[in-house]
Amino acid sequence: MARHLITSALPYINGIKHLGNMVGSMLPADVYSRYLRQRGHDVLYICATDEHGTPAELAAKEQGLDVAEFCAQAHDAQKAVYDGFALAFDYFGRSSSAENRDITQHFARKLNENGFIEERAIRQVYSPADGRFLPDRYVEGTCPHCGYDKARGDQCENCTRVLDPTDLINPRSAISGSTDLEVRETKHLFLLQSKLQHEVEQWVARHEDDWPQLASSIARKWLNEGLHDRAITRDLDWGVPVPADTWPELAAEGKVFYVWFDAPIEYIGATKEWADQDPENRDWKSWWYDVDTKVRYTEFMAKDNVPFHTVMFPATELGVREPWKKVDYVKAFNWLTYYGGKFSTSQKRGVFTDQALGILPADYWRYFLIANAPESDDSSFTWEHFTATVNKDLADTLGNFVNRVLSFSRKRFGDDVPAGGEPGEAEAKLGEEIARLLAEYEEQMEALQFRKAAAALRALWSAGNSYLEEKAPWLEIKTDKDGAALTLRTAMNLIHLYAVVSKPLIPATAAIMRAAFSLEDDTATWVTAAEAKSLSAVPAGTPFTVPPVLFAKLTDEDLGTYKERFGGEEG
Ligand code: B3M
Ligand code: ZN
Repeated sequence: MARHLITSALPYINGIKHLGNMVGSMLPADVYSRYLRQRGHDVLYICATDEHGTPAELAAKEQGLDVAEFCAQAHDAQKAVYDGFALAFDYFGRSSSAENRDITQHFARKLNENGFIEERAIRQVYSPADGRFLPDRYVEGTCPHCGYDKARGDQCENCTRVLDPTDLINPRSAISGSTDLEVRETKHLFLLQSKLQHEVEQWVARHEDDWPQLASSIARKWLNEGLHDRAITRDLDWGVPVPADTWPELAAEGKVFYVWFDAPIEYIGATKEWADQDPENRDWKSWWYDVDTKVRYTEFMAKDNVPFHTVMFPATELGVREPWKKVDYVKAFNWLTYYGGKFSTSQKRGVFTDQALGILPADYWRYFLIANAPESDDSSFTWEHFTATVNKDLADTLGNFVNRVLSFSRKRFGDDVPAGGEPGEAEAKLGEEIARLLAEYEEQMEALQFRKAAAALRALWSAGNSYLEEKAPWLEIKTDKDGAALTLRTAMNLIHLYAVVSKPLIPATAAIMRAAFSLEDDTATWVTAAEAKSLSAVPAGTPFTVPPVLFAKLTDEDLGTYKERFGGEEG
């Protein structure tokens, strides 16, 4: 049994996320956590809302709410959607917590003591019309690198380059739209990342061979461009305040830390929030402090977040000169597109997670998204692909198998798993095949290859269908009743196995499949290879019920409705 710390990139507070956000961070982290828990590991899956910075202030303003009030509501709204998706976080925190404030301030003091923070006067965009400095997203304009005309002052959404507001061409205020902007001087704290370049390089060099290529290539690219010293404070009302004991002047001016400084620290902060709920039994430091090889830490994120996680946050952690746990494995995702175009929160394009749950239960989405996770490349969401996948894999291959087997058996043999027949060649062959596919599924899960894992799971479901077609118990029963009983009993054992191994991807359906049999609930654990081979966990005589249809088949009419509502053109 190993200890696994798992985090997924913290969703910004400024709105409900779309399916692309879900598949690029939280959902695969949940699938992986569930898998590891079932395999008996000690898992802590932590996530939180990322609440500071200009996006929060701007979104609150749009709704006419005080920013703290806005964040409290928006946090609950996001949490409700994640509950709907059955994301089994151990804790879902808030970066605006007191815990995160304390740890962030601690990090800043330590970095300062170690000579990695410097106060510098900088020139910043100031808007006379708004009567304030305009940090980050408060300025919009044209990206100097790719020409995208809706680039934000902190990062270009189009080419993912990190920007400074003064880099933008034709800048305008995101608050008032004013283009009458000046540049004024003000003091800020700088993190001297250039001094940490060498150490970060060595650290990355020790780890990158284990990371997927997407993560290591992005880290390399950033290191090759050289680490720049970076302003880590902002002129905002909302954020972790600069500690007055260390920087009285800046604190008096009301400066707060930049959101990307405190957001990754919230992985630790949220773990402390979790522990503070039950301090007798939970030890947050045992996950984060001086646990180098005792904990395996895996992070999930989309590719635009990789630089912050592979280079900048490690630089911060290294500069603190305390043994904080650093990431072991960075699972990075490409984009899920909507008909080849961008899903976009700001432009309200694509399917949002709350809308998705309004259309169909979570398991439909969970399965589709994992089976089509944008791992080696971007992948495209289309309603055609979604409905076809649901119908073929979920409704036909899994759902129909379960229903056919259970209803036919009940009709011919009654309410208990039928007795009779001795496993023969077909069952031995099936057992071998199931054990082989199960091993493949486990291997892909352990390698965090989600598409391949989903494919192996689907192959497990298909193997049941092939067996059933081959044995054809509906014909068998006419000449060999015991043989038909054996076939159905074996198929029911497959359903039981599916309930256990499908749980990481489709937990609600797995629970229904499992509950069909009156057996002690053992789905918290995994199936051994021997069990997979013998397919005998559900003995003859076990009472069972026939659950309602597991997955509804989606019709052409459904497809038309979805496309009409969300649009289906190429983006
Ligand atoms: N909130 C960016 C994003 O949602 C950011 C991730 C923070 S992870 C520490 O893409
Ligand atoms: Zn750009």
